[in-house]
Amino acid sequence: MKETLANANFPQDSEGRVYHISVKQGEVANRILTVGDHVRARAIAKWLDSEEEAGHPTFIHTSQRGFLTITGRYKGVPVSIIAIGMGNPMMDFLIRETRAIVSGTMAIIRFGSCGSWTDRAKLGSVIVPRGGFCIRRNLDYFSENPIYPELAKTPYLISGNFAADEDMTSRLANNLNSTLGPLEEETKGAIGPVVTGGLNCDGCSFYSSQGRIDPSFWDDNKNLIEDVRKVHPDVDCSEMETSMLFHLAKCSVKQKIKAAGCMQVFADRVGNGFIRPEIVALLEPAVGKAVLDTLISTKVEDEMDSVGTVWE
Ligand code: R1P
Ligand code: URA
Repeated sequence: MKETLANANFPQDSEGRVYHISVKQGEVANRILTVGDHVRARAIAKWLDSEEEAGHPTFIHTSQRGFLTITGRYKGVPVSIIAIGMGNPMMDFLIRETRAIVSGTMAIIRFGSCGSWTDRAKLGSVIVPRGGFCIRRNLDYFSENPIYPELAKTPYLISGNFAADEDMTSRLANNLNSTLGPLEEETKGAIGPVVTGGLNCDGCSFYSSQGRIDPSFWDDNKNLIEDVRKVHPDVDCSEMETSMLFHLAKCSVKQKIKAAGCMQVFADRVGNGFIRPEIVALLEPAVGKAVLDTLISTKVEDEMDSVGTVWE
């Protein structure tokens, strides 16, 4: 740790930098595109206005904890691209720590990768869910002395649904259709289609809570996918952060967070295939551009005007 921090409840340094992402006010825009993978973040950042066009340098910072923040302008509008790594807790760091240093409405779109649970979305498709839920491994089920035995009867806990922002989701789907249409043709169907209207689920793990079978561990998850479908019949995919984004956006009670998500299908959980890297190389910048176009056309109340001046 490099900085001296104060306040155990919400640690910040003397200039207001938050503990894990290590950014302060003015270094993050109201409009955020977030991904897991820092290589994806850098590929998408190629769409940002040049420093000459923006009139100031692009802010690029990797925190000691591995969060990569790139803030610049896209078509003149301040945007941040933030790579957070994997899992619900990383989304929690992102939302709470950026919310603490950004004032006004925030518009956040996650662009992730996922496993598809449906024939509607093959490898190379992009799913735009209308909402999402979480599946958590229930530790008490595996414990010899659960504190609450009545809550220890089922190995996985499936949550209710959290809705994405409807307007941002529908514009995102439209922009993706326009961007991916030509690529779908060019790649003879290796990219696309855009699949809308269903649900995402976040597993608390890539493995057991997404229904992957691992004979080396006691997981009791043989029937998990079937059980999930019984309560959420229109589940399309699983990954690890987007439903948490929808959940936290709903729980941001003081200032509004608009949230949407899209995910490229990397793993075909129906046919058991995995995407090829040359397809990802074409898909990621194209989806990134559609997300940026969606973010800048989103209405953001009380947008900060200091972004782009603080790091000059
Ligand atoms: C697992 O391989 C990771 O891929 C997905 C999951 O949500 C998880 O983070 O998203 P990203 O490709 O954005 O990391
Ligand atoms: N990311 C996930 O979390 N799950 C998958 O199946 C593929 C990508």
